[in-house]
Amino acid sequence: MKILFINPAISIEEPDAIWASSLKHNLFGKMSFIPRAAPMVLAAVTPPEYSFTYLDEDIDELHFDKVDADLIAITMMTVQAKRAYNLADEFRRRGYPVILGGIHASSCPDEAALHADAICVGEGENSWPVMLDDFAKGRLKKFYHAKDYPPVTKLSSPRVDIVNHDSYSVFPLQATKGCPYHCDFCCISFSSGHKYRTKPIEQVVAEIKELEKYNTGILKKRYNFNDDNLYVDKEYTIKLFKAIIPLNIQWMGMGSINTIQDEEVVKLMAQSGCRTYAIGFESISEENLQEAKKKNSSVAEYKKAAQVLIKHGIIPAGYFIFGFEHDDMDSFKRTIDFAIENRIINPYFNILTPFPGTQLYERIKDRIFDWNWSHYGSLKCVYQPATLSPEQLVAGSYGASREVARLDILKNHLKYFWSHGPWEKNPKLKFKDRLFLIILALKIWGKKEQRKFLLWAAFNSAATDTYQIVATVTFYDMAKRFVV
Ligand code: B12
Ligand code: SF4
Repeated sequence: MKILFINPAISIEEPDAIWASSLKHNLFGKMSFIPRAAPMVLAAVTPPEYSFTYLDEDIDELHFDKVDADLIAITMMTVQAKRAYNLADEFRRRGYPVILGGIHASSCPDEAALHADAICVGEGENSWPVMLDDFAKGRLKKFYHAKDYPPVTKLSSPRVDIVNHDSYSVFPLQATKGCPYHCDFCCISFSSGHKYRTKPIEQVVAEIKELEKYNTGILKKRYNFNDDNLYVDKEYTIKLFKAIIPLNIQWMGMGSINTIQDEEVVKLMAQSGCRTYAIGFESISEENLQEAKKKNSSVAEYKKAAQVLIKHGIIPAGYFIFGFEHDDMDSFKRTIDFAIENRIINPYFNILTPFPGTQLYERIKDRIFDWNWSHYGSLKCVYQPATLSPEQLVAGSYGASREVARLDILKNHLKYFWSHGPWEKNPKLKFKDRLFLIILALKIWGKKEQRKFLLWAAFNSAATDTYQIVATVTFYDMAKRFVV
């Protein structure tokens, strides 16, 4: 029995969407950011008698006429739903049975059911093997509800061999699932639940060792912890970081500000290879945090959080949301200033989006005017905000994204990191690293500013960390697309 598992491309429905284009092409060619975890996890719990092929539309072209499969499986976030439904409809028209799953299928199962033979609601580790068995026996049901979140021992290690890692910039990892908090815009309640589940640490270490086999390029790839909130159980986190130290990898992760409150943990985090940590700041207004029920955060601690990360050699990144009830025209400028002053080198500015199934959705659903799911990627305004017009919100947010990514500002940040904290003790770029940057600069000859930036870094005697230099210019390149 042959399974074809598809990750639908947003770019097909929304060719101009910023995320879409950045996923399909980055500055240096056709390379997506990170492979999806769901197919790797589900392939791992697929019985060996099934063959499992993965097609990521962000990378590979789908040719319906060449498909050789008995069953089509499609994953979807809300922003991918339109493409997922179009794919599912076309496959069913051609006689293929289709199963849909993922966060959007879990939040809108009845809608998804109009386009598929079966829907997986919730996590798939337990349901997927049952679905396959039912399918093989000709008794596939319409809905499969994950009764519970899989217990710790069932957090399967992904089958990393089903992905062509050369097509992606980072490796995905997941040590924990869930988050105890209840921020009202977050999908956590139905994505992974409020109970914090941790994978055995030896299992995480084994997964990294497996992925390292694919880390063979000139530029060592980094890992991204996909965990919802990496720091909830202090004891576990400390053990995890200690176990990673000998592996000598570099990683990025995200979590709430609690992570930074314990400097001992930040120190270990840095020792274990963390180079960038994204904090879910969300807003620099206390009133907005209260509105969003973001109870584990306080604006008063933000500055210190960024400083502590930098002190230990970790670059602070951050997630921000514009569009809360207390945001006004001044919020953009205040947030830009905050990000620049605190050297948040990669601030991601999202527009508040009421994802179905969230508390936020229930709270403002009568103000939603745009029901096109392709617009639910946090970069469009789909509801009427309280104090701003939708156009002001989008323009303000895009303007902020461009402003924080100005090349003079990014250069300043890098120069600061290169000369402060543990960074100054880091090995400076070697001849081969500098040559690598020069070759990249030549590769993007037509992009003058980006080329100049790479050459500036290549010839800067203080420069360290090739990966960060490349990531920074890629961030700039992406921010240039934020035009209204
Ligand atoms: C890593 C991550 C990213 C990465 C990679 C994207 C990805 N989808 O892997 C990046 C940085 C690229 C990213 C980007 C975005 N992300 Co994101 N991301 C995550 C994060 C933190 C982890 C995803 C993950 O790996 N989960 C682990 C896997 C195993 O879980 P899963 O995909 O849900 O799959 C399980 C089940 O859903 C089910 N399943 C899934 N598919 C299928 C298919 C079948 C057939 C079956 C049977 C079962 C099944 O089984 C799986 C195993 O249990 C989640 C939060 C979360 N908890 O999921 C947010 C999350 C998915 N992202 C979100 C959003 C909004 C975005 C963006 C649209 C916006 C933004 N500005 O961040 C962009 C979109 C760009 C894009 N198309 O990727 C929202 C999605 C909300 C929604 N309703 O759509 C989430 C839920 C965050 C949140 N808390 O609100 N993201
Ligand atoms: S702390 Fe982060 S992961 Fe947890 S509920 Fe809030 S936004 Fe979601």
